[in-house]
Amino acid sequence: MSYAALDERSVGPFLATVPAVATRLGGTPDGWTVREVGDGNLNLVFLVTGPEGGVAAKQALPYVRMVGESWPLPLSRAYYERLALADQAAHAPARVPALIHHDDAMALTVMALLSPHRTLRGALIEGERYPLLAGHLAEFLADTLFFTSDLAVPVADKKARIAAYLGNTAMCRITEDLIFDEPYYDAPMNRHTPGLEDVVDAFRADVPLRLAAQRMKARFLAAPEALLHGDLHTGSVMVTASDTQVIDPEFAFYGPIGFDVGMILANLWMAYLSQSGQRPAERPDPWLLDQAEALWAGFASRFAGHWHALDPQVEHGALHALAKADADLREAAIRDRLDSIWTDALGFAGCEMIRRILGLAHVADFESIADESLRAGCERRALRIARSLLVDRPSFPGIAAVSQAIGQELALA
Ligand code: SR1
Ligand code: MG
Repeated sequence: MSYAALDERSVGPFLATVPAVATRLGGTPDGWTVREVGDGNLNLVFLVTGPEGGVAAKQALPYVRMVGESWPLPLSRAYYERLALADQAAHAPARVPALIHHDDAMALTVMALLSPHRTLRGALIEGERYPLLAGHLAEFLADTLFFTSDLAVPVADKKARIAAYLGNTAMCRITEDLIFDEPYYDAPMNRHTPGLEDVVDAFRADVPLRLAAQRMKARFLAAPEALLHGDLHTGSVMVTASDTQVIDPEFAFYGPIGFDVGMILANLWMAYLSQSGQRPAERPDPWLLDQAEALWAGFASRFAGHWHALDPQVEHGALHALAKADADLREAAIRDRLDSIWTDALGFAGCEMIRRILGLAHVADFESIADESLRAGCERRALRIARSLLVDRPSFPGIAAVSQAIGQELALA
């Protein structure tokens, strides 16, 4: 079968031809309810429910949905998403949706319906709290990143896995352009809230900042440390009070571990920094900063735990010598690796915050603040923090220093 974009009328009859999906839904397509709910930037997402159960069917479009057909994008991203879902499920099965069916020609991936989950970004904007969130995200990050890295995977296998994702170049190119380059010049699709013109001009003339962003781009391009989700913002996380699921790994590739860590931290920090615009009469909820701290602490301790648990008698990854090493060297190596992930994460977080305010793809945390001057105030504070994260990384030896800097920034407001 060749590719055809589905719609709310055609998706039911199409899915009825797939036994695994039809069985899960039960009944016949005329008894199914279908809703297209894609609110991301790229794809169609259909939620389909029948008498027996439900599925989410995600279909790639041959172009960038938020821009239109003038920006073509390969359908192969659906193939890489399926590959990543399977790889992530091997290491963090409780944190990713179950894969039910994939159709390469249709660029269609059918997954278990996540219900009653909602996107983390929307929930945080409304001030919801999720006690298990930081632990679950730490688990996803530590398990997928450690167990696809040189610490756990033999050399030849790791190189084969890097090669398996090498073709996802169009998605990496989006990140390379939108996150590291475009916010720093007058790119045609950039936009910003009125009132931020002085910061836009200052950033474009800021050599240390632009250099720091390019250094992060160089890391992104040339550090295939582990299988990254590649787009781990709060819109890629679905939550309930007791569960957290990470979705949408279509940007997956082998890259620097700090990229995934920095992106999710940046999105939690932006959620916090947007609160004074969302609810100006209230004090921002420190729970979000606590979550960011707990996420980093949980990630670091679980990552170190996986390292400690390697059996020195068994050859694991290329860095086997560091599993066998005497305790002093091993502990120093763990600290060294976590320091370097942290340093990367700071830089990537700074880039993510800047591009979400000055680039093409903004976030609802700020965008939904109707009052432009309130929004600009929140974004200006976020930009100041982001610049520091990128340019003054040594000033943030740990995550508490970031929370403190954010607190000071808000106190000055
Ligand atoms: C053109 S795609 C814009 C953004 O949406 C995706 O979710 C990624 O974050 C990408 O950078
Ligand atoms: Mg996405």
